[in-house]
Amino acid sequence: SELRPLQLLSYLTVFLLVTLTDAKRDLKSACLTCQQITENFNKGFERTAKQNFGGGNTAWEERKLSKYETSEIRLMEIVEGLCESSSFECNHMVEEHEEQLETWWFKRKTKHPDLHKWFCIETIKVCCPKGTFGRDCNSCVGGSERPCHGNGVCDGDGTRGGDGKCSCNHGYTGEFCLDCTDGHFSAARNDTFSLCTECHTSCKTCTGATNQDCHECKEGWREDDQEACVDVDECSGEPSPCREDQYCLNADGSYSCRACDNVCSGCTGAGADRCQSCAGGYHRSEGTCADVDECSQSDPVCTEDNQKCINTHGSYMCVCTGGYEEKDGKCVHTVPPVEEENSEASEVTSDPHGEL
Ligand SMILES: [Ca+2]
Repeated sequence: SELRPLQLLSYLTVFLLVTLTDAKRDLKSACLTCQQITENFNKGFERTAKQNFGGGNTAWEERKLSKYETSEIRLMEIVEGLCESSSFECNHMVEEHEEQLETWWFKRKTKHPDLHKWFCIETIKVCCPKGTFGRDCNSCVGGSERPCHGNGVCDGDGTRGGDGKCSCNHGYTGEFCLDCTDGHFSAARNDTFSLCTECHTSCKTCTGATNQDCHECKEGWREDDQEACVDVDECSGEPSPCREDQYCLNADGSYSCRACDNVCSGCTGAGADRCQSCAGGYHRSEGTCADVDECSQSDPVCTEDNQKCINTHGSYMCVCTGGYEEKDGKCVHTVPPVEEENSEASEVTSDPHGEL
């Protein structure tokens, strides 16, 4: 009960945070919507330009065509194709600003041919010029010319949202995306330009591209006499890093453990011919492990009356011969199937449900 106000406060905080995050995302998506609208406008403009008037070239058609070029009819045809009918945000934006689109079409088009710039950036103010972000279209980190120095993406770039900070591309880090991450080295660098190149696969950190330029070797690699990073052969060590029923396979920078063939008890590689010794039910034969045929051994393994032996891979089975079935470990005469059927049939007819 004392926790109540605190709990309420934390709910409120979460609610506010979610709302703020939503608002920020809305600012970005409003610009994307506007961008889609102007792109579709330009497509619609091209589409309607190709509309032919019967294919003829009479003076009357020429006049009609030039009238159509700047007509309200053509504008309406273009506006109809601006949004998917399912996109609420798009349709809402077009409805809200249809007048501005009309103004541009009739009065501004010649002087301001870039619709995105005029409409989205300058008029309804949901976008910013490239390289700028946020309510006031401030420059992205690293400047609007090459945001993040060309090595990252500026948050909110070109929209009225975001915070202008950089998400650096793979290999780059730091506020300005000029530093190199571990596993990369600086191949070129000044105040405004940086090129980070990947280290050799064996290096954790490095100063150049080969395995001799490593500062520090990656796990699974070690420094050799020439101070180059080379693979550690984990499989050559004793004891083996793998389980007893596995063999070890070395790889560059790592190793793996693979299951032995199931005829083996321990092995040095894949297959029945790489066993250290044979598993139970198998014996060494011509360099591999072969099945033991228990049924043809001199000492019989199936000793009950009316029992026969069936050999299987790695084992054997004792089963009753024809006319006998197993009961409590012995083979007894099978009850004739005819009688069984009769007894079952009489059971069915005596079932009270059968009479319904
Ligand atoms: Ca290795």
